[in-house]
Amino acid sequence: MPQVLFENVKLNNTISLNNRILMAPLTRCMADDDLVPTDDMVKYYAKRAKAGLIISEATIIRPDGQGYPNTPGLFTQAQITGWKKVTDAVHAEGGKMFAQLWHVGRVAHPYFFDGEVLAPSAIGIEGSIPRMRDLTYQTPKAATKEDITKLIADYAQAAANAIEAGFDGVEIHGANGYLIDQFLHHAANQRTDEYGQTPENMSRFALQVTDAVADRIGADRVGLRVSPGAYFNMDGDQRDRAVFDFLISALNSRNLAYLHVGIFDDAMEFEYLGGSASAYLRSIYKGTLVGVGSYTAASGAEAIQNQQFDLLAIGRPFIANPDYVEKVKAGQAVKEYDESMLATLD
Ligand code: FNR
Ligand code: 8K6
Repeated sequence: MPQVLFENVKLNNTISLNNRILMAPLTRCMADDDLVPTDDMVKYYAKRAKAGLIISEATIIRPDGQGYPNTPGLFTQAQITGWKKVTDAVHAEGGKMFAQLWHVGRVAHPYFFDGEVLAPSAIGIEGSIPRMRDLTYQTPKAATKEDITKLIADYAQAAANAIEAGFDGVEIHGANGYLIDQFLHHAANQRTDEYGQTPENMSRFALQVTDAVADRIGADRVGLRVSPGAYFNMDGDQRDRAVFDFLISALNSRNLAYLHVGIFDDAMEFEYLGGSASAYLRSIYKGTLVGVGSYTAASGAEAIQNQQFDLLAIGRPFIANPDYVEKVKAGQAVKEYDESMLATLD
């Protein structure tokens, strides 16, 4: 049994975790048609409450943040009430839960809402929505300054809504090629104003969102997920390195609950980062770092012992094993994940 995983950890004066295993955010597309969490979602999360911290599936902050069917929201009273049932059930089992706040930017599709697709620049992505292949992605509208100001305010409001819904905090989804990440990579950000061109400018939106959310609910309750290595909905550019150097250094003074790597396989190396995304973040970030990406409990514990990161997030194995933490603790084998498991919410 990898003992280090089962230590209590104090993230700060507000949040302590029962162990170092986090449930990674996992989009399941199972909210109802008003994007309200269902009773099946209440059961699904409650079964996984032995995680030190559950991070919810990505949850949209407002209608134009949606790019996949039936992803939950945090912008109506019904959604807040639905999430309250989830967080009450998780708390009743002794667990803790953060909401992952999401806006997909140019990965949005007007099929899901009335209005325009917003992104830093009018640069679209190729392809179409998974499982809805006839919906091809559109060229987005470059957000105006007014659009940006409103987006920042809407992230802060969604964070306040998350607290009202009983979440212990929020994780800002700044990873995986979605809106915040689009500002951080040259392939998606070609702005010429104070949000583009230089590392400081390209980091501005991520930092303004982070600061607005922290001002609203307290930095102790805020995590941030980033993908310095472009690998999903995004092309890499070696100039991105300087952007992340600036951003991650600036985060050191923010005293967030944690920083979380956005990656599917942490063995992936990025030339412009000089190695893996987690090693790169560790080399700059001084606070609590959450590693993730194709780890087992054993390999994750080893990485923690080697100080590669401090907490381990587990994604797919948590879909396959609601009792992942109990199994690992008891030294039992875990069931292998299979993509067919996405069809049902067990
Ligand atoms: C994901 N991942 C993901 N990441 C995120 O930040 N928000 C999300 O909503 C989702 N949704 C999602 C759905 C599904 C079906 C998968 C498989 C993955 C990425 C996830 O959090 C994690 O980084 C990866 O799954 C890698 O960890 P594992 O699965 O190897 O432990
Ligand atoms: C984050 C929201 C995604 C919604 C659908 C999730 C389905 C994920 C299925 C796995 C996709 C893997 C893509 C990983 C890219 C790796 C590149 C080397």
